[in-house]
Amino acid sequence: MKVYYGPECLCHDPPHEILSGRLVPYLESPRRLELVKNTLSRSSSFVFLSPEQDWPHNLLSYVLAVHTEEYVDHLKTIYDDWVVDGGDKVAVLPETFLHHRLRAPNSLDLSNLSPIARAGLYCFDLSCPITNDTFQAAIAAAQVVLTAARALADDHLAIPDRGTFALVRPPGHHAQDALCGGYCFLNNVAIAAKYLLQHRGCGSVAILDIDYHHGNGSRWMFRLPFCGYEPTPDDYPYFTGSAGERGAGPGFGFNHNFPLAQKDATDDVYCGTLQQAADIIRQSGEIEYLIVSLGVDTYQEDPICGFLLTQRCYPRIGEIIASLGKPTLFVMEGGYHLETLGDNVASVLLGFEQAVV
Ligand code: SP5
Ligand code: ZN
Repeated sequence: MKVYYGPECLCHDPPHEILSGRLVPYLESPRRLELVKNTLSRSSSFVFLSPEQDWPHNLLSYVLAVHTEEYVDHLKTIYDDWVVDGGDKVAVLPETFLHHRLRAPNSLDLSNLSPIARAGLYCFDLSCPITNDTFQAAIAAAQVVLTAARALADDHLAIPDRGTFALVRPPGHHAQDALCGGYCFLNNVAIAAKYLLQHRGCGSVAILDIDYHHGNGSRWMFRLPFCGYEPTPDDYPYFTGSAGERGAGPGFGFNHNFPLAQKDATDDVYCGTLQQAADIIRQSGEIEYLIVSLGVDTYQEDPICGFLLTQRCYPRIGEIIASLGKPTLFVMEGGYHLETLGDNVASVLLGFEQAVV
């Protein structure tokens, strides 16, 4: 399997985040990526490739298919503006968020906010510190994912039903059109989906999100099947991901969530639920590509999550995904138990490969 990787994804390295009110070391650390890279490197099944320096020329235009121009400008400029304004040099971490009950509609000029207010306008939680290097890392991740999507689309003409892996961070599935949160700044799977739909003549893509957390960012962006897990309402992001959420506007009916109670989420229950999601994708007609938000924070010892999955579950997950028979782009999302992170990611990908051969 081709693995796309770029070392610039490592440069986003905030020292801390706030978790349950405590200042703790940042869990979504560059170490995660290095561990997965090292594990995959030891197997002859994976071939590492780097994005080309000059492709795509207009990288930002692909990002702007998903995110607003104001938001992308914000990510680019907020660190410097925040520091000039007297903010901590370590990272931007907002203190006041635009709660939907806080502001009367249209009573505030949002175009001219102070850096600290702007930070809270474009962010929804305290797990998203922005450093001097965050924008560079997020853009590098987008480039790696786009390169992997291009390779998958090119290869598929020659070798059908294969998988490609974009080994990236920061992750993306919590990022919305103009909102960062949950360690996510740019929505990598959404950027890949838009690329396939708008630039590769692809008619339909499905996004399957197997991360522990609900992919609130990916859910309503398209008129395409989106299937995600969410231990709602027991855990982050708390306010999204219920089974009743079915998408909005032209996307209505295309969104499917599968909430699982933490204490119930064993290997068998998880795989049974994944089969249901796979059946929905199977019945969706002409899906040309599958994009998988690959999080392994479902593992039983993950430090911030509550599911009960054992290491034996991950090859099974790969097999179920392979049973869909689609060219599949895997994109790295969450997973914070460092001792097993590399093995669990490798297991999903190898389970997939062995099932398609
Ligand atoms: C990409 C990804 O996996 N992002 C997750 C970000 C989660 N950040 C907040 C975590 C809050 C955890 N609360 C634990 C409550 C005890 N179950
Ligand atoms: Zn997660």
